[in-house]
Amino acid sequence: QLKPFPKDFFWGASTSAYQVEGAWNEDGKGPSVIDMREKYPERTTDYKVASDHYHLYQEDVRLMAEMGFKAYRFSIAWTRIIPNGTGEVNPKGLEFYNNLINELIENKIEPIVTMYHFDLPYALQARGGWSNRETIDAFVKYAKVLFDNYGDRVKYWLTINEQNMMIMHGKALGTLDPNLEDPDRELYQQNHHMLVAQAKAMDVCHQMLPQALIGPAPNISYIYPASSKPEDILAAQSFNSIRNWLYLDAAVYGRYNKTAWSFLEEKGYVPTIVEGDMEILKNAKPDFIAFNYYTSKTVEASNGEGNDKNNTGDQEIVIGEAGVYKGHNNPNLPKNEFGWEIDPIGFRTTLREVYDRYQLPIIITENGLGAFDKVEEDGTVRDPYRIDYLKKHLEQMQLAITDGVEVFGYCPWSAIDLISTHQGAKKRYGFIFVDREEFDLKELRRIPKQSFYWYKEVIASNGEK
Ligand code: BGP
Repeated sequence: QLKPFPKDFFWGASTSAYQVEGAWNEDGKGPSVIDMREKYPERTTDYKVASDHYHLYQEDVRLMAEMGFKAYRFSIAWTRIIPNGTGEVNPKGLEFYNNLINELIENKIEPIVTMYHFDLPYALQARGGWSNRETIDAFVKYAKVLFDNYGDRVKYWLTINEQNMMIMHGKALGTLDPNLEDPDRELYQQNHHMLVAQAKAMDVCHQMLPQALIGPAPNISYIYPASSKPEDILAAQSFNSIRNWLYLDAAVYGRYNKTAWSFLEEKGYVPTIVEGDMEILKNAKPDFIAFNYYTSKTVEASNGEGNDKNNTGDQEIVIGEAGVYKGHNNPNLPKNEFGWEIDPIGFRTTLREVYDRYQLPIIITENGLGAFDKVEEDGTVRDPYRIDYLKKHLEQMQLAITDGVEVFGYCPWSAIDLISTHQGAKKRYGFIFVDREEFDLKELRRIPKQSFYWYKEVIASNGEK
């Protein structure tokens, strides 16, 4: 007997500022690391215009309301609020999110705010970014500005989007200086600083806004061993600890788990921890866990003799650590057009595991299918593959709820087409199509996709459809 979805379930979807807003240098916005990425891969349409949500947000919120959204998860661009990362606050930036939040509330859509989604202010990066402890204070100051200005209307806060992906793919996201002597160790130093910044922000949030709820938002996916060989099981356990639990254990329990720590020691990646840091981590407690899930991952043992990295489908993402684990293609899973493995059952496994480990309510802040959607001759956009993906994940989420996992919301990626982090404008995720060629903006007309009407029914029936 399946348990129904909770009555006030947050059905919605997600976006992030740099991927959807455009207006990259308007109204006083400062540059972020994303704007300054030295070399855009040629195929990536840049983020200067994106989906022009900055100017079209009212139309977009109207479409979200038409789908029946109960919640919308978006990020605030730090560089709109504090263009230099620290220092002057920009009233025009404050005003934009003020308007957006009011528009959502008028439409009975709960705003769920990510404070920082990959787009670190470039001014901070120029002074070392997360390698510099000053960035911790800058983040806390920025957090206070947000709580001060929006805390009367925003109840749900997410600290840092996919901190674990920033660490695992730091070179791709522009937050790591490639000229550093020991870039891999540096990533774990940055990681430690982000953990401290997150803990401080959670603490400040609880002090300033007793009614608000705040939590981390990593990307969590359960790791499978490639076989039942004990060395593969060990490799999977190591990767689970390094990729997933390191972040959540620190956020929830304020400690590094032993497996991840011994990995850091073995590799020489141990970060410098200043006195008082661990106490800060211990004292801050999240109210819930938000996580993003797209796919599971499979690994085998790496013998450390040059067999340590493997590309498991996504051209950009190579998985492996010499002598510890190595990415492995899972022959039991189909792949999407971009090579990502599709694993709805892995979603249930991940939900169970996260809940058992942390016993905190969960909200899913990303899940979805990137595809090459197109407008048919009759003007419609048909995406049955996306419906199929989401439907299967919803079924598994409901099974997890039936298992007893406390899930209070589902915000797949993405509310509307936006620019993909790795693969530009051609890789689409939205319920709403944005009409553009990869290098040609056209008029950015919005067209509800087939999945838009499907999701509308899902929401109207509280997941029964
Ligand atoms: C997550 C990010 C999003 C989004 C998504 C899809 O890692 O939080 O910002 O981009 O992945 O990834 P991609 O755009 O590379 O397909």
